[in-house]
Amino acid sequence: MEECLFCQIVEQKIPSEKVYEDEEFYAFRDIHPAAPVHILLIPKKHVASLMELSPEDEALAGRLLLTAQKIARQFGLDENGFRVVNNIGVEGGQTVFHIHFHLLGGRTLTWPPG
Ligand code: DGP
Repeated sequence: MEECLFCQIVEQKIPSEKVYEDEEFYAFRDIHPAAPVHILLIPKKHVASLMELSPEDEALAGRLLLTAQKIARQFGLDENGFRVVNNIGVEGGQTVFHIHFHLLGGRTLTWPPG
């Protein structure tokens, strides 16, 4: 997916502030942080959104959640609580069509979201 922004970040064609990387996943700081800690976690495999995951992605999806947990611990987010957000589609607030989890923490978060 040559034109995908997050694929280009994974390929280091666009700079990012990396906080975690393994064979399957990449995590970096959001360019427009909405909280003191705002990290984006993505699979290196291009999947446009949660709705594009297929049964063959079952294990990947599970490891995505466990990687979110690992990064949350890395940043101490689990001490006071944090939020994992996945926006889906235009009305869901998705602007980059490569599946990503937002990990938000470091302040008291309000509910409901806008
Ligand atoms: P969403 O709206 O859920 O699709 O989130 C996309 C996020 O990606 C948004 O919070 C801003 C962030 N973002 C967009 N372009 C870049 C970029 O070039 N670098 C980084 N680090 N983040 C970006």
